[in-house]
Amino acid sequence: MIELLTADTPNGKKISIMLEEIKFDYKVTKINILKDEQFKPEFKKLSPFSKIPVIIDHDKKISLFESGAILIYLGEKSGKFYDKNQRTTINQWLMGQMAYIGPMLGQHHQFHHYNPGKSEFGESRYFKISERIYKELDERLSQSEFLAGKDYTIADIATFPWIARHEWHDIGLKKFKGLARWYKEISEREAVQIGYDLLNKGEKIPEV
Ligand SMILES: N[C@@H](CCC(=O)N[C@@H](CS)C(=O)NCC(=O)O)C(=O)O
Repeated sequence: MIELLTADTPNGKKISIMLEEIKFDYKVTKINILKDEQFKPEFKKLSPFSKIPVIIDHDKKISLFESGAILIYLGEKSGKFYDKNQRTTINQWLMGQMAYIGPMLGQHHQFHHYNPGKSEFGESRYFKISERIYKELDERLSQSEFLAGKDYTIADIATFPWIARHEWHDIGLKKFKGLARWYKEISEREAVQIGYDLLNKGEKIPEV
């Protein structure tokens, strides 16, 4: 059994979506990051940077931190969405999500959504970078069905929950035809809908 220690954020939703997709038996343990539960010593032992998500694979008695590493682990363990012959390509799009898309859109959330009016520089910088990310993803997804090619992979699973915050971004997903097509197609997967509603609150995926 897999235990997912998480909060209801895009990085957390990546893993619940993956667990639903591969149909593994799992339970969610909520870490309240607004109440600093991530800094508790017992959590920090599992996650040295005090960040969710973390998984514990109770059968193997191991734990993992960093969502990209967790997706790779689950992809290897399940044999799904991480095809051995496609790994060179999947890894590039996955690392792009981890190092660029997530951190930049995360800053955009901080300046534009949570703290508007506090820093003109921050708001404008991350708005422009986020717009650029939409364009870059759109270019790729206008030529390729999924990020790493013709198959849906862990790179798509990592990226999707970030684009699902598109209403916060105020960039206008509709304008980006390739990206919107990809988003809609993934939104329609039953496992994605269940995994997205990580805390079983009846949360729906925002429409395009
Ligand atoms: N690179 C990490 C980022 C994880 C991350 O930023 N987690 C945030 C929530 S989305 C967190 O735990 N924040 C609490 C904190 O930094 O104190 C991953 O992908 O797992």
